[in-house]
Amino acid sequence: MIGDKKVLFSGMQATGNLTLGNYLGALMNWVKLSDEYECFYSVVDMHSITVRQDPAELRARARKLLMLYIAAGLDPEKNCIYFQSHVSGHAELAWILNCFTYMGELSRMTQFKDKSAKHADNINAGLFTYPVLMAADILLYQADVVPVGIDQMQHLELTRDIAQRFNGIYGDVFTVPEPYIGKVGAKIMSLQDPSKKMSKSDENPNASIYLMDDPDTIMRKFKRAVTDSLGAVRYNEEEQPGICNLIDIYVACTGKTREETVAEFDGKGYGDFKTAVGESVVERLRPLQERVADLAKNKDYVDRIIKENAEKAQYASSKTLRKVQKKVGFPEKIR
Ligand code: ATP
Ligand code: LTN
Repeated sequence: MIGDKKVLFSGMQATGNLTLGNYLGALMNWVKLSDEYECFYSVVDMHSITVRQDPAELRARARKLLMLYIAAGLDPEKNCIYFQSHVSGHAELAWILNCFTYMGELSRMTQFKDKSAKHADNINAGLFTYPVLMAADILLYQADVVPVGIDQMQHLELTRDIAQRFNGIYGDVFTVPEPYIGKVGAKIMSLQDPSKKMSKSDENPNASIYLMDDPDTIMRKFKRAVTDSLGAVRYNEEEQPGICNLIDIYVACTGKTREETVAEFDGKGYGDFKTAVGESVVERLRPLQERVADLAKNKDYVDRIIKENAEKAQYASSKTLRKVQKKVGFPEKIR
């Protein structure tokens, strides 16, 4: 608790361009929850270097992502929006938690298996201990709740296990966090292969809607989206995964229910439906894109936010870190 509010932590990597999946599965829920909780939203740049990055590109992307958090509707005066690498406690706590995490646990992580298959020439120790850094992010702020997409559930379970293990040895040091998975949009699928999640690292640009795509591109990608030959807009996961995905996108963007959507397009063709879905996405993204353009012009403002929020995060995290250091037996600093 900070004051009378529970604490929320979440983060995203600044690798690749953000997709509609990232927005509907994560960012949109962040905005929804931001009034209710004391929130920390981090651009997790330290996680990004687990795969090789171009330094100038990473720097630019990280800043763009931070602006996107603000543009999506997170007020940076109320929510702590900051770069992970600006707060030393993340790395310090991660080291300690490494000593409370088993090799066997980390070997079971599907993200590790996927990423090491994809980057077979660079299976580094950071990629392996990635979930421990993520646990440190969350536990450092004593977060009660962590909004993520379904793909991050396994990492969150591990975070809970590490927290409980540590608490079992040293007493109640960490809050054990709960995941928050949104009702709609928790898993947006690729527009080209509805059995795969929409991902910013997909090589086919038609598979994903990027948050900065212009309206024509968005409409074109929806027109090309893979569906089926049944020709009816129904929520039938077995036989119509492509249509189900489009329904979910429409539901998330318009606030309508699945049933209302199916009723609205009863008797209409896929062409009409795809156009409506595309338009709902264009309308959703328009204000966000306008705000990003404004922020990009306002360097001093963004710089101030970056500085003040890093200080705020450093301060908020230092109490837990000191407590943990003391518990494990590090000698106290002489001040
Ligand atoms: P990459 O493909 O590079 O691994 P990603 O697109 O999966 O990246 P992340 O940075 O791993 O994105 O995820 C950021 C947040 O967005 C996480 O909370 C994740 O659960 C959520 N997310 C990512 N993809 C989707 C998706 N297709 N549907 C819903 N949520 C998603
Ligand atoms: N692993 C997450 C990003 C991430 C995160 C976190 C999410 C790093 N630290 C803490 C929630 C809480 C991802 O790849 N999406």
